[in-house]
Amino acid sequence: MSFTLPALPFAVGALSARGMCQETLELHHGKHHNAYVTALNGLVEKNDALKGKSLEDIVRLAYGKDDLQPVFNNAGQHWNHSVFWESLSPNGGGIPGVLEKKLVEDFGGVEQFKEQFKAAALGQFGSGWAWLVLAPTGKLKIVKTPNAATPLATGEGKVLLVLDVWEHAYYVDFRNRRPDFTDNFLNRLANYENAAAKLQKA
Ligand code: MN3
Repeated sequence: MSFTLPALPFAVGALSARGMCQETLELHHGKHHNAYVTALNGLVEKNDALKGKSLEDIVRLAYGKDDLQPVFNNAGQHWNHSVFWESLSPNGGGIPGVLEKKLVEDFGGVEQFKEQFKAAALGQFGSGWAWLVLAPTGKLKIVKTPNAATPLATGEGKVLLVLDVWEHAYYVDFRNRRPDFTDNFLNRLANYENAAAKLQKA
């Protein structure tokens, strides 16, 4: 069975009033993400050891293996983008009490969390991702990863929220201004409801 592009959990134009226009989502979801899914299916088709495995298993299995790097890149990007769409909301930016309490406990406050997350998003040189994860210690933690790398593979924690900081994520809406893109995400787009639900399930 081949992998498929998941539908966006909102209408393609639903974020346009909040700093992510329809053109961005048509390109990012319909072209970039779709291309990773298509490439992954082609690679799995040619590799009997990968056939029938889940996406999560393929990401973990291919991580750090030179001969499977193209598999890792496309599987990682498929998984990362799938979580990214869940991290966005047309009603984003509001932090539920259960998550706010944990952010205060582990970062000292909501603003401190946002500062650390922004530092990770800006500190990722070149392409990559900024993540809020629940670390194996039970504490929330900010992580950044390059290219297709993902906490799913590194074991740094269970992912609650992620921001794509590849240029294709923000150039249409914010040109070269990654700081503004990150602020807009943290304050107006981030689906903290989804993050809180993942925290409660963990
Ligand atoms: Mn992307």
